[in-house]
Amino acid sequence: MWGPSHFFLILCLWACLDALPVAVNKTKVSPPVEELEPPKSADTGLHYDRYLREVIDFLEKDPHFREKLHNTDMEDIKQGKLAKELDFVSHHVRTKLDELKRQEVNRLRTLIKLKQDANGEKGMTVDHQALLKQFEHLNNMNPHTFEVEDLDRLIKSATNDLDNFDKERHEDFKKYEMAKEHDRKEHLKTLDEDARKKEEEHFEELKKKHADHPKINHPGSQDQLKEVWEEADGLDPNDFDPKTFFKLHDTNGDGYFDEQELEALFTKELEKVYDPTHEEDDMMEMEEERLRMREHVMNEVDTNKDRLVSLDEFITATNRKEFLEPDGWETLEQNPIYTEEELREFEEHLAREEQDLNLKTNDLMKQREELERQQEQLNAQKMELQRAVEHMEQSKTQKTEPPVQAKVFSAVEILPGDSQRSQGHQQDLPTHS
Ligand SMILES: [Ca+2]
Ligand SMILES: [Ca+2]
Repeated sequence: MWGPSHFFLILCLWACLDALPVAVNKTKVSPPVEELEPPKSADTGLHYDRYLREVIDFLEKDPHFREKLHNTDMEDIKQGKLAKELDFVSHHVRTKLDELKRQEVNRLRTLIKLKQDANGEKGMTVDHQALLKQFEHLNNMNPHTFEVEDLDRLIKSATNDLDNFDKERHEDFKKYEMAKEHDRKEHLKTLDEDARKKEEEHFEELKKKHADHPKINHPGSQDQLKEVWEEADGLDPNDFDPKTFFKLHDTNGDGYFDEQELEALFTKELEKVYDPTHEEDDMMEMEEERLRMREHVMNEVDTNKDRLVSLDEFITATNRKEFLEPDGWETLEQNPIYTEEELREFEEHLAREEQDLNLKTNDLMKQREELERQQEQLNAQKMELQRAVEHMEQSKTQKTEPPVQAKVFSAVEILPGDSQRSQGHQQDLPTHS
């Protein structure tokens, strides 16, 4: 699993690099200090992830920039104060950044082209400059050099995109559920009354089966963590110790719980509700539940809002009343995912899309008919032309080689009226002369 936390992790590691070895030191048995490198960052899931990471890697190599990072806090980094320091980094790093930006612009251009080809607009002229504007993580007005504005845009885009990451996942999930309900209703329409009744009963039965599960512990509570401690870690619940627990589950050993490490803690709880072999359990819903749990714990525990839980934040949380005596946890199926109004709007949107598609299909059919009509017309014209040519050729041969017989006949003058009679006259002629 990848997630957005790594970008913040990188920024945080920058911002508190001095403090980090001490913090990590406490969590490891006896680590030599020189081995304490910042952990390798994982994919942020952003489409410009590679560019983002390469820029960060190169900036880190500049001593001036690195020093400024130590003295700038997260809020100031997000506000763009750090970006201005770009003016003071070495020429070598700037040249490298220019190169990275040119590569990124080229990648975006290829992306635009691929998208256009996929849309069937192959070979059309493309206004790259205009299309590049949709990408906000760099300044496309000067595609050849990396400037302060480029760094500013990169930091702001990444912060903003990652902040909206969960929101988009929730929206996608809601759409998924509404599409599921819509399909179900459409399917019911195709059944006769008996079959429909049976299907409805089966649906209600599955819903009941799904809702029937053991009690879920409040995520991040002592009860929940103790269960992980006992069942996943195989330790005695009487020895439960938050600090040891933190060390055990900070799997990459960086001194923080990131989003993935937190989410991994909820697997035991989720398994109480979801079984991939059961028809009534939807694994998409399980992932949504995991996301809800992680967001809930992050909201309560991550007090400095850097999307990471430090050991200090964790220990502070374990002393709170909510940790020791938590409320129950309402699972996904206990709360409606969408309102009737939202479903209605979604279905209307689907109907509009279908209508648009039908209109487009009709247009295309009409175009095809028109083309066929034109083709028929062309064919008719061609036949006509062919006939005219044949006719012309015929009359041409008639003019150049007049048949001898015809001349004789014309000389003899076929009398108007019956040809038989005229022939008879001809035959009679010798007898008369
Ligand atoms: Ca960690
Ligand atoms: Ca934090």
